[in-house]
Amino acid sequence: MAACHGSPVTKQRRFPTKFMFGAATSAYQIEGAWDVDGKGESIWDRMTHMSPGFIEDKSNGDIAADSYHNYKRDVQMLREMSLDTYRFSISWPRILPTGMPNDINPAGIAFYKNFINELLKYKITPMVTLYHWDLPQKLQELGGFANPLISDWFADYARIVFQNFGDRVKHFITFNEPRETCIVSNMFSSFNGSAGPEPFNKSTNIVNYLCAKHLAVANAKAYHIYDKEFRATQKGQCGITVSVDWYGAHTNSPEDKNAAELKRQGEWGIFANPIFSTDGGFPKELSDRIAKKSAQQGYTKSRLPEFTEEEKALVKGSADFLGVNHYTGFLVSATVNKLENHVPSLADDIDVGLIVPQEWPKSGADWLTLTPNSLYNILHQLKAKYNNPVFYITENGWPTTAEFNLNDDDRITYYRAALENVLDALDDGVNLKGYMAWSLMDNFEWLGGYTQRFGLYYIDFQDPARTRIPKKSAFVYKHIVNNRYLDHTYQPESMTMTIDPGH
Ligand code: PNW
Repeated sequence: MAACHGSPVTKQRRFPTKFMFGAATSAYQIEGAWDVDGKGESIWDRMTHMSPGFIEDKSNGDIAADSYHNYKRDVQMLREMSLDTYRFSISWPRILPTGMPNDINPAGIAFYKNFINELLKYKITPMVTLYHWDLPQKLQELGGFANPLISDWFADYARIVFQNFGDRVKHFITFNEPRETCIVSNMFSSFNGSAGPEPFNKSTNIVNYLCAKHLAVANAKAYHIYDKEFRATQKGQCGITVSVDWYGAHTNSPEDKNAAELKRQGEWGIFANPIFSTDGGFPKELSDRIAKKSAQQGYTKSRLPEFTEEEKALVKGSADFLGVNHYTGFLVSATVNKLENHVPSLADDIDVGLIVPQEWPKSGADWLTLTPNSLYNILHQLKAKYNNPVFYITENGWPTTAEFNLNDDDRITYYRAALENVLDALDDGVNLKGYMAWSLMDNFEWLGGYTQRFGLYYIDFQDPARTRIPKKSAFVYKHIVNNRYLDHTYQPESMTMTIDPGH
């Protein structure tokens, strides 16, 4: 499919009154206080301390934005921008230092309660992610996501989260981005614990597909706990967030179209299909392809594990909504960039080439360009594939480099284009309920350290106070949220933030 959709920008369309506008962050990227008040060690604490060389600037999240101590200021920033929703994550080892439910850290529970209360005081809806990559190190030592028991460990943790916070939180997200947890971890050789160097598992790419299955079952167990034990009294929703880049065919040839479809199945269908498709299970073409490759490679069965019928039924339908993290897109070709060394991996299994046209504007991160209409295109594809479930955009944003620059016009261009796509999708009947910008503030960008900045607010990470300063994009976002339409020409009169009445 080619990126062809677009609307005249002069047409003044409005975002529905109830459409949720917010910003997103995650615990490890902002909280700091890595060993404070009884918090346990996470795989990111271990990895950044043991192998700082994996991080571009050899930094870590020990202090990060110090939101553990600055959370009231964070809430104030949301109010300054008139946002009604905040998506953040709970650090599993902060409330369960060993990962297990026998040892609950009361200071961790208290921190999140105070913070959630602060949000509710100003009528900001908390949207809480349970797992945003900071696995308790103790669980990694038991195999992490390669161990099928991860689904029980996660279910126990989820029950504790629902018990403690479900009276005030009505939007839960089990996992952030299974692809990054299971697959990207290996592509970049060190990431989220399913594979990669010490202290991660040193196993082959086989672990990636095991992780995909175990994570799907873990999500399902947590979802059914919410459904059976908490929904009646708490009356909330429990969903999952998948990262969905746009993959379009490079040409109209059947080969390129097939290649693009296989790429979509490998990058997000493998995680969304078992939950959101009517048949359940992994996507068909992808499963066939991996089975074929595995046979060629001399394995006795496919490296992609099967779901039992019982697991398939448990996983199917195990989400109230589909959270979508979207950043960028690629053109896919069946013919170029074929892999030469056939090491088992998703990339080798799919065996397609990616093309990024020169004219797509580049960002401060090598994987991210402004891809025309990519957000509209993916929502359109997901709606068709999964029968239009409830959607939230749970992340979308633009990175700049580390230089101090509050005039982030490129970020503004990106957000305006994305929100124009949101309006197009709403016009098309996509069941989209809200949009969260990534990110509320500059933070620890994983392997990029502090060299890539996604924030609406700037932070100087040398400044002990971690003072937050609004960028121009914060003013532009606020103007859109307050007025419920996209004014492509708006420029803030000053760079001084105030809180509007009612916030
Ligand atoms: C997401 N990719 O990660 C995460 O959910 C955030 O924690 C992160 O800060 C944000 O996006 C920006 O990177 C991704 O390579 C990391 O395609 C990498 C990719 C996509 C998403």
